[in-house]
Amino acid sequence: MSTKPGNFNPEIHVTDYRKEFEAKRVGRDCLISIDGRATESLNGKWNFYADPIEYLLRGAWYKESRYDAEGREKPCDYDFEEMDEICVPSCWNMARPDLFLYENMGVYFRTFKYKKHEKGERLFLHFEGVAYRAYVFLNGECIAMHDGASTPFSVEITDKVKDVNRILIGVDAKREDERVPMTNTDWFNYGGIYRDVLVVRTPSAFLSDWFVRLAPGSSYSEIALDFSVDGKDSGEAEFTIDELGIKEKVSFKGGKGSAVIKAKPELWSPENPKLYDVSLSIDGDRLSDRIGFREFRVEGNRILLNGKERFMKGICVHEDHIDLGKSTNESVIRDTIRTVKEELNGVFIRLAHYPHSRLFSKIADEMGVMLWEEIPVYWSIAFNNEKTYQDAENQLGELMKRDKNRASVVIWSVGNENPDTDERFTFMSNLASYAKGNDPTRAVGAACLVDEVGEKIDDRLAEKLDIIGINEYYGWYNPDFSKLGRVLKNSNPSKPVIITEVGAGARAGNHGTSDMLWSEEFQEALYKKQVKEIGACPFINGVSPWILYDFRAQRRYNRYQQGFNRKGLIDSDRKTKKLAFKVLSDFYKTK
Ligand code: GCB
Repeated sequence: MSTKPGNFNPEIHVTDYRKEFEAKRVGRDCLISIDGRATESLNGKWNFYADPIEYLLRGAWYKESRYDAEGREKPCDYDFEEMDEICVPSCWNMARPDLFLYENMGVYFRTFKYKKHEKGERLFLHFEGVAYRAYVFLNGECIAMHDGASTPFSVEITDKVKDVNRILIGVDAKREDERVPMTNTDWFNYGGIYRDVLVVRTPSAFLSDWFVRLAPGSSYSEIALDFSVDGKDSGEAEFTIDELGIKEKVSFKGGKGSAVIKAKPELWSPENPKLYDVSLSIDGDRLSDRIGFREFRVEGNRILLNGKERFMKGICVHEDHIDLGKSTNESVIRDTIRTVKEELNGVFIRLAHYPHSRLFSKIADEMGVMLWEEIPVYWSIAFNNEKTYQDAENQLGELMKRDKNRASVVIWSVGNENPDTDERFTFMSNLASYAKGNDPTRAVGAACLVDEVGEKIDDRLAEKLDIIGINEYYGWYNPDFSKLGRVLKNSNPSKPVIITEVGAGARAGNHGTSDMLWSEEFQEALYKKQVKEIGACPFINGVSPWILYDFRAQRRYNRYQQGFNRKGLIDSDRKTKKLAFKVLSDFYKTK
């Protein structure tokens, strides 16, 4: 065994300094439900500095130990409260021009005061989205580490909180091949604490999770409930939906309770997005939400919503916003959904390629649009790496925990355009089983690629999915449009197929002939050919073209793109429609 030399200085000689924080990893098991809870916000101004060498960790700055054992002041290299201010939530790339392309660690600091409200109360820090990895420190101690840029996490701080608290978050936005997604993506790598940070108070025993839905196969006449209680083994909860006359006592044991309750709710659909005020309470604690009830299932080649066949008239959307990056807000989301429903005549949105804000599905429930939600198992992630799998499954688990009471969410997608290798088959089959095993009320899908050699829809993963998504760019990446006809003719899928991507690049305002790449006319002509072919194919049950808005992408630098993927039907200003918008909108009107 090698011994450390006498000149060994941990601060400058230790290279595996990240390892010790692994033990603090938090995930779906610690995530608590915040539905209807009165939370306190830690949004606002935080101090911030870029820390590419990760001295927060490497030099243990988070300990803020300013004096040595003899009480002498040490020459510290930091003054957190003097660092520049940044707004939380925001993407640092958008907040500061000098950080536009910054992809390393950024450190956030603030203090917060705490005053106990109730005897026995418990306290949690809750993060809605930190890209990509978060190291959370409270009063000099690491209390959590979390991977995944787009899903929420919570950490209990009941025993650690003081009257005045110092909180430091190291946010590591690096791209790494073992992460989900990996280094190569066709979207911008935004970093930072870009969604809400909350403090949540609960009583000593509280409702940590609940799943409320129409019981599948009940002829729309039963509501099923499952819930978890933290801090108490057994007791009774009360479940209420006043409008349906439901007030049921449900017992729990081992911290778990469930019930099936007779009810005849008005069914949720895009045309009638009916929601009910639902609540669940135990002594001293209560969860509440507006919840819709619907049945979504597949039968043979058909997709059925409340027993009626649907064609999924959709469009893909990235979270990317020209000014906000990956941060968003209610008015941006409302405007997106309104554009899809009222102007595009759509009923379905594919939220690509990672979980979007919690607000999106909340508002989709209310405004009435069906959603495809996806985790960033994108292209060639490290399918043979067990840690990568754990990360992907955890992101799926956190997303499902967050959104499982959303009627609008009808499909969980386990990935996009992955190569049909053995490792990928195992990896994604396991994700599909996880999703199905935990949620019988939705379909599981993935966006797959066409077998270009056999010229047909033929991906081994299809057998594990309920809905096959197909991304095809005939007429664009593959200029031979006639291939689409051959592919559809050669295919005989036993499950519903949604064309999850199709499209062409066009710069808004660039006009020319229909054979001029990057012109609006080219995109328009391609959409005309595509909808004709897709609309006539008996086994295609929907389409979500790529994409509603142009979005930032770091591999798109020609003179038309200038840092953006230009396949949007609307420019990145989210206002200027390109010609193809009308083609799709007319197609949906007749479909
Ligand atoms: C795809 C990807 C998507 C890309 C798109 C494109 O197939 O799924 O992430 O942005 O194509 O524009 O090439």
